[in-house]
Amino acid sequence: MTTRGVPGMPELGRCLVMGVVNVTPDSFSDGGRWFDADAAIRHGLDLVTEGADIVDVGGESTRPGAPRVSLEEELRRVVPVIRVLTEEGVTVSVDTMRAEVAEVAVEAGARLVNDVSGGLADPVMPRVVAATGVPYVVMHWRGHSRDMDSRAVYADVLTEVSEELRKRVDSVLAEGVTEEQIVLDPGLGFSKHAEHNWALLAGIGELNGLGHPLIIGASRKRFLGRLLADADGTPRPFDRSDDATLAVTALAAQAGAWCVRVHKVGPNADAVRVAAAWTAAAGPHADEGR
Ligand code: PMM
Repeated sequence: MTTRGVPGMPELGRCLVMGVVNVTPDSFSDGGRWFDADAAIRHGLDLVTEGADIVDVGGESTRPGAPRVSLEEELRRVVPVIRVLTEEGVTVSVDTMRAEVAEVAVEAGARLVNDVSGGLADPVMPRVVAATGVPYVVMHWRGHSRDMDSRAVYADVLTEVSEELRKRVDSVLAEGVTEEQIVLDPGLGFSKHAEHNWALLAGIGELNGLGHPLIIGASRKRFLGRLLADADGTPRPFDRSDDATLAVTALAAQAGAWCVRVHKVGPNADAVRVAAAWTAAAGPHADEGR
């Protein structure tokens, strides 16, 4: 499976690296660290220096159980950060479920809309994204953070996630989004237990068969902490699962992911280069046997 490009995004012939800037007090793994705008901007620029191709700016935590923030607060958090990073020449994406935030963010310079709800949280979102023309990440999602764990029920997670993503694609196409704008994401950790996440990662080849570039967000998620648990079963803390994230990055890139969304950019940027060199050395028959 070759890595396909996305209009308006860097075209580097390898899996892209999206660095995360959570402008939130309570995010999953780095809550509070980049909450003030200056710190967030500095962090975004540092991520680019480390090798990020895209910087993903979000103002609403999606950690399990998190309450929603108001529209005004989300705008206040992300817009100044997006504006300055854009002025500095950074390719910025906005991580939001709200159409209004997406619209203002694109006006401020964001070049991709990353919607973890895939257009389900705000029904106006696909129409707004269609009007902007920027790429649109449609992630697999079954409900808001406060109750997403109770929805992690699957008989065959790969088939069901593929089917639900296909329906979302049809739905956003009907709202005017074009095929070329759509990037898909299986939504690791969102209404998924560890075994679901592993099955989806192992199914990247099949998910690629949906016909859209794929983004994978495994960085620092709970399933990695669980995998690396102590002998007594205590999960590894988020900030000590970065090496496991790196392993996922290398394997996801090798399996044909278009982009990985990560917190610690430098080593992941190295990993995607390793995967690209490996794939290139495998030559034109690299797809065979996948
Ligand atoms: N995960 C989080 C937030 N945004 N966006 C996409 N496209 N994919 C993801 O997996 C994803 C996301 C939650 O992680 P964080 O709170 O650690 O940033």
